[in-house]
Amino acid sequence: MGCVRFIHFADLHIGRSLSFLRAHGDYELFKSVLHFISDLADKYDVSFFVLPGDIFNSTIIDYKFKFLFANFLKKNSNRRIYFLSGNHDPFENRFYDFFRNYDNFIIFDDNEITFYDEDEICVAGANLDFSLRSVNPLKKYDKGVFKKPTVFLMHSNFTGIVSDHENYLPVGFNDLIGFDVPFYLAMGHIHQFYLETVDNVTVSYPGSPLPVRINEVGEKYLNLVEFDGYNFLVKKIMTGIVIHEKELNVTEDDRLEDLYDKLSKIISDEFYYSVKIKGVANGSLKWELMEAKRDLLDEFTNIVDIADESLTALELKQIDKMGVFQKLLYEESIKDMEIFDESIKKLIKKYDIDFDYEKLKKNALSYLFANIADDE
Ligand SMILES: [Mn+2]
Repeated sequence: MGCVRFIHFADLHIGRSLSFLRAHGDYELFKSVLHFISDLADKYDVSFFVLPGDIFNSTIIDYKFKFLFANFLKKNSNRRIYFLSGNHDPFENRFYDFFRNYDNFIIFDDNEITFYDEDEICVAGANLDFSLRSVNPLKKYDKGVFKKPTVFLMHSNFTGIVSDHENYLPVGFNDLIGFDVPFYLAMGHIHQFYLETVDNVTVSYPGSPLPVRINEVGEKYLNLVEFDGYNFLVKKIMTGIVIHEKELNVTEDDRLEDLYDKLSKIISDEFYYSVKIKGVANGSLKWELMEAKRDLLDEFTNIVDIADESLTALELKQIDKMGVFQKLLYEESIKDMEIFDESIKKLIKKYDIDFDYEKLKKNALSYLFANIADDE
C-alpha cells in the first residue's frame, strides 16, 4: 500500500481587506499564498486538497478574487479540490457556478454526507446548515458507514478549543471514539493551528495561512498530511507570512526622533511587526506618539500596529488641572514625609487610594486617572 498525501488548508478569507498589511496589497498576498500552495502540491506530489470552509471571505467579493481561485483550480487540474462552505462563504449557486467548469472542483452537498474515493482512502463531508447550529452532524451517522480510512471535512468548533469564534456544530473527542478505520477530521473555522490525536483519530485545524486580522500574530500554517497505510501524519508547513510581536523599550529621555530611530532598527522587510512600546516614557513623547502614530505606520509599512504600553514618567505640568493631586505628589515626592494637609488626607480616604509611591512616580497619569476618573 503506497502512501497518500494531501494538503489541508482553511480560513484563507480570499477577498478580505488586509489593509493592516500595508507593505503588500490584498490581492498580491492572496495570490502569493495560492502560488505557494500550488508549488508545494507539485513538490510533494500531493493527490488532492481538502478545504473545509471560509476560503472566501464572503460570497460578495470582487471578480478578480474569483479569477484568482479559478486560476488555482486550473493550475491543479490533475488533483481534486474538495471544498466545503463555511459561515463566511455559505453555499449559493450563483457564486459557486462560476467554478463549475472545473471538473476537479468538488463542492459538498447540503446536509447530506457525500463520500468520494481517493485510492485507499475516502474523503467525506457535508455543507453546513447554520440553522442546525447546536446539532452535532457526526451524531447523525452510524460509525459503520465509514468503511475506509476517512478524511472528514468540517467547519465548526471542536469542543475544548477556546476561541473567540462563534460556536456551532460542536464535535468533541467523545464523538470520535469507536471508529473502526483511521480518521482524519479536517477542520476549518479556528484561525490558529491545532493538532490532537487520540487512538486512530486525528483532529487538526491548520489555522489561516496568513494573518487575516491584525491580532493574528505568530507563524501561520497549512497542513501537509500523509496517510502511510495506518495513520494520518500531519506536517505543519509555514507559509512565511507572519506578524511578529516586537517590544521596543523607551526611557524617560527618549524623544520621538529616538523612537523613530529605534523602530528603523528592529524591523526588516521580510516580515510584519506588531510593536509594543514598553518602559517609561516622558509625557511629551506619549503625546507626540499619539499624534504621529498614523504617519509612523505609513512610514514603516511593515509595522501593522504600534501599541503604547509604556508607563508615564511623572510630569506634574501635564496634570495641572488636578491641583490637589499635584500638591499631594509634590509633598509625597519628599520621601517618607508625613502628610499633614487635611484636605489631602481626606482625598486619600475618599478615593481609598492604596498609596504606592514607586507606582505613582512611574505612572502618575494613569494612576491618578484610575482613581479620580469618575469624579469632578
Ligand atoms: Mn468560519
